[in-house]
Amino acid sequence: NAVDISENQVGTIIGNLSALNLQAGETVNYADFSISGDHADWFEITSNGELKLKDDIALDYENTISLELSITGYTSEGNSLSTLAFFRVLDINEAPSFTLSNYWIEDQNSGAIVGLINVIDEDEFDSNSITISGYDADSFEISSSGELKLKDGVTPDFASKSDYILTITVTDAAGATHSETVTIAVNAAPTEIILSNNSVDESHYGLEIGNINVTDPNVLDTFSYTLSGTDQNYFEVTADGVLKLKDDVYADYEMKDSYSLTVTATDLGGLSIEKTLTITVNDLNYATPY
Ligand SMILES: [Ca+2]
Ligand SMILES: [Ca+2]
Ligand SMILES: [Ca+2]
Ligand SMILES: [Ca+2]
Repeated sequence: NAVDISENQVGTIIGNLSALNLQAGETVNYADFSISGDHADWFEITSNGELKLKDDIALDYENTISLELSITGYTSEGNSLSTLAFFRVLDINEAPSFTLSNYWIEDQNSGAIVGLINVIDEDEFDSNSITISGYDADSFEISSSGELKLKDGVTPDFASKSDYILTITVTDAAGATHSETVTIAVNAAPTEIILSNNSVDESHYGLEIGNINVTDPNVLDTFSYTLSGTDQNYFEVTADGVLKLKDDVYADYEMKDSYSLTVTATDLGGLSIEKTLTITVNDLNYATPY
């Protein structure tokens, strides 16, 4: 007969072993019993003879629906004891959750799609509904394909409102819910790129030129950089936004006294600005690169 064990219950006690037909004076040390079979390492037997899941283990119906264990041991008289145990894992309804694929809308983009609300629910065949509520919920709707979007008549305007706040709730068929309040920022494009320094000494490998400073109306925005243009192959941008010569490159004033390259800075919302920069080479008295 199978014993039922609910999923998600860490360290659950399944039952007590009891040795049958012991002779007078014959004892059993359950802690010495061994377990083999399906996922035997999830289980333990206490000195009281309790068969249980280990304290950091819970069963997961969606991964394992049944288990078969073999339990064996010896009595104080050296008689062997063994049993087979069958377990069925019982399904428990798990609450849904969700991810939103993007938290930006572009300035002045009426009816903009924010991103896909991807509902996560462990339970196979469960169905879920999505609702929105909260301060700015009236400006949004959920499209038939599950995307959060601005209503068609709503135009984001960074100058008057830089973000929207709303609560997204997903509810499964059994009524289990999960809510999160999200901030949707109105993204305005970066407006300027300034390099903190525009010259480089000759004869040094991999020199740093300067910091790339980007001005963006979204004060917390961050940027990724790409290089293009005539002399891009001599340069790279570090993770900290520093423009530098590649490690195996040095400038040589007598060979080439300036470089031209274009830096493109792209913000978190995908808007970008580019600027073509000229880096001049400083003439030094020595010539051996190091
Ligand atoms: Ca589960
Ligand atoms: Ca479940
Ligand atoms: Ca569920
Ligand atoms: Ca921005």
